[in-house]
Amino acid sequence: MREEKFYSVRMRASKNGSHEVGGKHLSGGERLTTYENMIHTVNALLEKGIYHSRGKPDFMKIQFECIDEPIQLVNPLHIETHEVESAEKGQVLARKLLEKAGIQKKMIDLAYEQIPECSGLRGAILFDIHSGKRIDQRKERGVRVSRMDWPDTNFDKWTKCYQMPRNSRIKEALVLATKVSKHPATIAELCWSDDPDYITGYVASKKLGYQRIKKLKEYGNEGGCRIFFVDGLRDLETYIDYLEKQPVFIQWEEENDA
Ligand code: PML
Ligand code: MG
Repeated sequence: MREEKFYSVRMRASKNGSHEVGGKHLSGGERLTTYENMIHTVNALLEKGIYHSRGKPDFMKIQFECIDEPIQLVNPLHIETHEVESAEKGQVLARKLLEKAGIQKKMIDLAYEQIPECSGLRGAILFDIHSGKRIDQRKERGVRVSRMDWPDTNFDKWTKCYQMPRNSRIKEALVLATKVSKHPATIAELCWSDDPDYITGYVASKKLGYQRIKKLKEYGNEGGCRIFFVDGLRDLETYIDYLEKQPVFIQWEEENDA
C-alpha cells in the first residue's frame, strides 16, 4: 500500500516530576510521521505540551520509533454535534447515548462511579459491561491509545465538507475514537477533556458514530474522563495490544461516510 517508512511519535508532559514519581499529568500526544516531517511533528508536540492550560511542565518526554507493521486505513466515524443548555443536561444526554449504544443503565451508573478514578490518568479506563468493573490493571496510568494519525490534506477535505474548524483537538479526539471503536471488543467510549478551558466531550460507538456534546462540565474544572466500555469476554491482552500498537491512519472517503 504505502512504500514510505512511518514513525510513531509520542509526547507526555507533567508537573512536579515525571508521571512515574507521581507528577501531575498535563498533556499527551500521538502522531505518525515520515522521517522528512519528523522535526515539524516533534515541534508540534513540543508546543502542545509547553503551552498547556493544565500548567507549565517540568517533565516532558518525546520519543519516536520506526513502525514495521502495515498501517491500517480507517474511515472516520460519522460526526454529530449536540448543543445543550448545561453540563447537567449534557450528562443526561451522554447517558442516553450510552444506553442507545447497547449498555444497560445499571452498568452506566457503575461506570460513572469510576469517573473520579479517571481524573489525572494519562490513559483510558477499560470498563467491562458484563461485570461492571474496571478490567485494565494499569492503575494511575490507564491504557494509552497510540500509533494513529490523520494526514492533513485528507483532514482538510473532511473539515470543508462538514464545515468543522481545522482544529487539532477535534482531529485527535476523532482519530482516537475511530481507532478505538473499530475494534470488535469496544461497545462505546465516553470522553471529556481534563483541560480546564475545554468543556465539549463525546460518546462514540460503531453504531452511533462520534456524538459531540457541547457541554459536559464547567469551565475551570480539571476533571477529565475517558472510559472504554468493553465486552470483557474477549481477550484483554489482544485488545490492549491493538489499542497501543496497531498503526492506524484515518482516511476519509465521502462515499463511505455512513
Ligand atoms: C481532550 O481534549 O482530551 C478530549 C476532547 C474531546 C472533545 C473534542 C471535540 O469533539 O470537540
Ligand atoms: Mg488534556
